[in-house]
Amino acid sequence: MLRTREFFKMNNKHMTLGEFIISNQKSFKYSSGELSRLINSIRLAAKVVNHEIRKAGLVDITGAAGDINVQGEAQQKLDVLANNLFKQTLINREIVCGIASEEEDDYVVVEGNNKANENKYVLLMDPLDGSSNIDVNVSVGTIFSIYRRVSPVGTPVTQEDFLQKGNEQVAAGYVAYGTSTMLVFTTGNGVNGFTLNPAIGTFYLSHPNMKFPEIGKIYSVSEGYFTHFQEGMKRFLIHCKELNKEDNRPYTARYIGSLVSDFHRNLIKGGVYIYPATAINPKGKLRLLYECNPMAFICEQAGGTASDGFTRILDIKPTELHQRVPFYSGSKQLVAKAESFMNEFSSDEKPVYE
Ligand code: P6P
Repeated sequence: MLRTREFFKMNNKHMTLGEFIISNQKSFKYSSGELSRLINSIRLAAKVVNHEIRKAGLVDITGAAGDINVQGEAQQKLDVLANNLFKQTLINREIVCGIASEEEDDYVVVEGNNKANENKYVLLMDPLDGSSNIDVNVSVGTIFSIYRRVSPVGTPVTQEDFLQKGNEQVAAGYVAYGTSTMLVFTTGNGVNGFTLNPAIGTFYLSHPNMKFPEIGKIYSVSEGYFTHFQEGMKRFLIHCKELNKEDNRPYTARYIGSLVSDFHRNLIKGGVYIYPATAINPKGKLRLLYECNPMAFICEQAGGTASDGFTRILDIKPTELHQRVPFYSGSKQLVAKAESFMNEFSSDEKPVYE
């Protein structure tokens, strides 16, 4: 009986994701039914991954799968599972002509019957970001980025279809598997957040038109690497800790080692997430194609800023699938402050792209 009452309560107040897609399809770039179907298949895969994650501790599928991925990182069983679930869901529906993933060495050509090559979109994803948190029951996320192919429809997908600038994305989003499961995405007309009601398996529009607070006081940085940071980054962190009442400092440090969760909290409360270049990772750790570009698209659509400390992320021309870049994203004023320190103290280390 609870389900019925809960169903009607939720239904009275909030639009479902399905209703949102239908009522906004006209505003989707190229407004074809394919993009709607693509978002719907992401919704389905997210629900299945969510189900697997929620029971992970019980069926001992966490922990390393024993394989090493292209990043040289131990693949967690849930990484592999999430990757295969999203990939299979997309392939079965023959909506995309190609898929790139953090967990795949190269891009995947979607064969199916040759109709698959008539599909207009490619999807890039980090199927389970923050996987180091899996075994300690801390939030993880899925990140996805969608482009319209640039190679001729009807021919096999090419690498160029994946190496497009972030400003060419037609849609991007993330799933946050936190205390509740949320799907947050943009198709270029603002950012909307949907919360899963697990009792009935429906996503409801819980956070319409999400915007970064202009002023934030949270900074999310892995400060353990301080000694390896560039001078500009060190100066910014010192700035965050100084006492300055007018400027609301010292700021609050919040970093849980899961980009999606740190980003999502900052989007709601205001703040900046930075994974800078370090002596260990001179190009930063995060990947341009399936982490920084989608999060930057969402960031800008929500009124924030995203750069590599100097250059707008969405303007960077990718040169390889698993390319890494430094990532500064969040409330405009905080990102600008970090960039000012980088320009003043580390301009000679500004990333240069081929
Ligand atoms: P570190 C997770 O592996 C990730 O890609 C992001 O989700 C997270 O913010 C970062 O790396 C954590 O990296 O070096 O601080 O452990």
